[in-house]
Amino acid sequence: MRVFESDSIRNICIIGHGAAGKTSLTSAILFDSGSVNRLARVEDGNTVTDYDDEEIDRKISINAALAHCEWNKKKINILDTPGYRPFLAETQLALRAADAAVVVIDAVSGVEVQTEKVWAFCNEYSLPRIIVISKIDRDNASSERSLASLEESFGRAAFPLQIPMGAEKSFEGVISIVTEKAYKYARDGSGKFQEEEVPAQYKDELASMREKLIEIVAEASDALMEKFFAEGTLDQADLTEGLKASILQGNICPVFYASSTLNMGIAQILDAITDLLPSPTTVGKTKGINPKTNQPVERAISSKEPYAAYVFKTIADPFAGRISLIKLNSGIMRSDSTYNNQTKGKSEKFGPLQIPQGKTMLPVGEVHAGDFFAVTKLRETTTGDTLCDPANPIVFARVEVPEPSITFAIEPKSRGDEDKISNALARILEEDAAIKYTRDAQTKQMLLSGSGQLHVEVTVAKLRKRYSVDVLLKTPKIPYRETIRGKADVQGRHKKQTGGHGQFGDCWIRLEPLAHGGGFEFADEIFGGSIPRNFIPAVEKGIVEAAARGYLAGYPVVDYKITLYDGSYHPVDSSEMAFKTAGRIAFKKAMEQANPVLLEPIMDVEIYAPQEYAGALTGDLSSRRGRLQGLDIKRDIQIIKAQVPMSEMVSYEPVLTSMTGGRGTYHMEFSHYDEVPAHISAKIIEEANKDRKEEEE
Ligand SMILES: Nc1nc2c(ncn2[C@@H]2O[C@H](COP(=O)(O)OP(=O)(O)OP(=O)(O)O)[C@@H](O)[C@H]2O)c(=O)[nH]1
Ligand SMILES: [Mg+2]
Repeated sequence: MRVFESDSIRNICIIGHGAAGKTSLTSAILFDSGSVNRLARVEDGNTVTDYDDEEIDRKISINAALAHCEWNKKKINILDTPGYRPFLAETQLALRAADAAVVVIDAVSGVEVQTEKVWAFCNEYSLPRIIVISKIDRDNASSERSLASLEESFGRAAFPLQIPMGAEKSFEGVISIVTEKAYKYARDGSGKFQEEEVPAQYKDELASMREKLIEIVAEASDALMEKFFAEGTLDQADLTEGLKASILQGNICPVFYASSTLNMGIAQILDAITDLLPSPTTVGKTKGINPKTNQPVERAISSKEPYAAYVFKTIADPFAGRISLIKLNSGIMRSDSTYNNQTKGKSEKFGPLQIPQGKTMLPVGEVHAGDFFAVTKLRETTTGDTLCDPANPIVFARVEVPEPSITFAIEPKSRGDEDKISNALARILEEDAAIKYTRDAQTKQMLLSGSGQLHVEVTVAKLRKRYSVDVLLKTPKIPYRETIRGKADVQGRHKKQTGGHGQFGDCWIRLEPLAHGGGFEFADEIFGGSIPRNFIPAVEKGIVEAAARGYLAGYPVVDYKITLYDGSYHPVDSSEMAFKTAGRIAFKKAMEQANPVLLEPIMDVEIYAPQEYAGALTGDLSSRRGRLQGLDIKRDIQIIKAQVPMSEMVSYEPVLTSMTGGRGTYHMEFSHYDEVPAHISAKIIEEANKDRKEEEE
């Protein structure tokens, strides 16, 4: 592999809604630039960037994958990212490493829910972007509708630099508004095209679009504005320079057209990437924090600066081990050297540096500022870490990935596999920051949380295929809680006479409810030594332990206050043990009188689906005891907000999928605990006590 200088590099991330055509576009780019020798297809499972078994099986992207190509003597690093919601954390992490984005939209569906999501990520990272309207060859593809939906969602920044010649079955190629040339393509997948004069029927449209473009571009700088006013137009060189500046400022996001599967329009997109999008040198600087002073610092993206690199992704390869994908923000890094992991405060021995082409690794001796590389088997380094010269320290900000939205309980198919599962999941967690694995202290279940059912299923498939552990997915037990609505004032007395020493403990307590989220309070109002000081903590301990085991149905009691105000003791027979028991007895008696109730977790749910399903979906939610919080419409997408008990949402995903023909998605997070209605709580208590009996037997 050749070494590239910062100004010959372009780092782009390909983003968009699920199935918009990102991987297919990447595939065509790699073929047309001569990086691979066939036009691979997602359907055939042979693309460079969807190489994971799960991706091949499901024909969707699950991981961000890195590839590269050369075009116009520039090296383009391409991150092909997933578009489906459960995998967007990957996309977010990849975008963090890119200098620009290529936003792909489907020419039939236009802007979709996740298009807006990834667009917002780009805004967050201030990334310049171009837009590709893909699948322009499909039936019902429409450039007008696509442009209208872009303008509606993103305003006037989305501006076409091309006019498509024909559409659907008659798509022939594109006309460039900048070069004023037509590029007529073969439809045989070869990617061959001819540069031609613009056909007469497009000339008027071209002239008026060009005029508009020049007006927008002139706003990029005062100098251009002056020229524009003086001459009424801009020359070609000024137009290109102004366009680059406008893109960098985010004032314009040029729109292009392509059919990736027919391999048409790709060369012009590659030209745009090398000629219009910024190199790391143009980006100029990266921002970080000086860990010594905690002050913000900037570092020039230059090979002459001390080294500083950011780990943007980790792959847990069952054979190669841990693979770290790294962006070098400044300096030079070389194979077989030792580097400082600033985040972990440890040094790391690097083996050979490698340049990934999907799963294939190409060795390289050194890498210069602005470029990407991979290195395997680092010991301490994980995603989000900074590696840098300890004498010139800088730390780059991590990406916060969203909290998981769905939780399943997992059980090993064969007994005794728990440790194996934990070890394998620890590997998987290294590469997937959006997965969480916990053991519920209350229910004792192993819980696997992810960004959607598909995400959790993919993780389970990884466990099976990579680590040979089979697990069953179950709906998790609902973490109910108990609390009280009333007050009680009781005595707990424990007295036992068995042979020699007896046991004696006696306490009087008041139990009262605390406000929601109040937890537990213990007030000690013992005066005059009715209970000796050293036994008071024992009473509290007995109460806390009893509360953790629950009263109604075995769920922990929350939001209550205990006041210990009187008691008595025996000089010989009293002990900590005896007072603990007295506390437990008192608590049980108090619960009996204090009107105990069951609490259940309530979720904030947001459902996105085409408008025509709104009625059916809200009806279904109310049958799940949901409370509607609001309805919103964004274009033809209905957003339904509701609060629904967790127990009613455990198997919602398949229901939503079948109700909307796969066009609905949803997100939920924990909101608060609320009282379970009496008729339902009776059933839960009965069930739980049956289980508890079985466990005891
Ligand atoms: N007709 C037509 N079909 C296309 C085109 N591009 C992609 N497709 C098809 O659209 C489907 C999805 O394509 P992908 O390239 O996997 O889309 P993606 O955006 O990478 O999808 P995710 O990564 O899973 O979000 C596949 O069946 C492709 O063959 C195109 O330009 N024209
Ligand atoms: Mg893809």
